[in-house]
Amino acid sequence: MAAIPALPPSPGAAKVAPTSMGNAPSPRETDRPPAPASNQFLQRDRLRKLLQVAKEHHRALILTHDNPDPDAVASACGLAYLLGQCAGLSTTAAYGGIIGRAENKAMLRVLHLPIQPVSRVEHQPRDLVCLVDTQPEVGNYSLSSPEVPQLVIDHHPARPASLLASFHDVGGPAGATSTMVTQYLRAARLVPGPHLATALFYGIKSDTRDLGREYEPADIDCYNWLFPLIDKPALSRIEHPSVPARYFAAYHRAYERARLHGGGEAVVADMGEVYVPEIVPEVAERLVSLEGLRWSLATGSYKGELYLSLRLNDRRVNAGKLVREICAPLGGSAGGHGAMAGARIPLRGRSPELLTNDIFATFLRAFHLRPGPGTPLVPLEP
Ligand SMILES: [Mn+2]
Repeated sequence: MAAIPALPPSPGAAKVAPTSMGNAPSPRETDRPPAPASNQFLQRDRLRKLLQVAKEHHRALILTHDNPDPDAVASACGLAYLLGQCAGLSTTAAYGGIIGRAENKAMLRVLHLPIQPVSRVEHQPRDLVCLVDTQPEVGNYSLSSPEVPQLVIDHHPARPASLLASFHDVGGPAGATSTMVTQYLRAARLVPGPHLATALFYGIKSDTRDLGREYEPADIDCYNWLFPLIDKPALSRIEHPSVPARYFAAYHRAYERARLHGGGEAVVADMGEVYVPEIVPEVAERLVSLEGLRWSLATGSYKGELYLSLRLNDRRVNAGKLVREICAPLGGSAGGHGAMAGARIPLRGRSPELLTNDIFATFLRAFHLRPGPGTPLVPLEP
């Protein structure tokens, strides 16, 4: 893949750096004067609006989506820092579900990030609920009270309901919410300490798969800005964590059960019951690197819910849209974008095996493949 020129462009260079993703640049990038100046102006303007809303409040709860990934965790901590420093708010960052993936657990432990399970802080007084890396309509966050989040920052495609929030910055262009939060810190002339910088850096790095997927010039720009600020040995400890034996067992089972369809253009894996939900997207991610593959789909059940992850190598299909269309009628909440998407479907007494078989058949048909048993990815030894 061709490298994206880093911003800012040299004097006299094209106004808009073309992206190798083929994405149409947003109108604000094509506005004159050239990108850096107008971006800075727009960013400061957005920061002013954000702080205007924030300053009408005193205590903020900043919530991520359930089972948060590094991007969600870093964004929540970054926004907490911004609101505390620039708007004088007392802040609590929290998540629903669990943080189960070894890298993500290491991230919290190594960086001592100020984020906790929402069940522990839900009853604390607050007058502002913020949402990062997800949006109210998606429904994949845990809040038992009926409050509507009034401050929403998310790089996923904008949902109509988000526009009702007092402050919303949704849809990017950014490959990670951490990029958007970093832009706010920069606009506020705040320099994050090494731990927060490392978290934001890892958020961008992991959501864009090392700046190799669904990234934007803004991601590269913030990645480069953060790099001198990060704690490198800490990052290494996060990216190379030790894992429990169950991890290998889950992978073994996934590989053993994975079935190829359409002459190797698709692979589906029913992982059965999983010990952490995050292993489902991890396996889908691993499987999509199979040579010649168009898409991978993995499912696993955890505590009465079926988790599903789709990964695509095919840019003509929108993973987020497809997963929503298939999983919403099954009662699931779904999220995602171009090449990656996931859903969580309450089993409500349904058998995970049967539901998974139905889902596999539906996806195969959606990709114009014939449902059926397929062939094993790993041929059984004689
Ligand atoms: Mn994200």
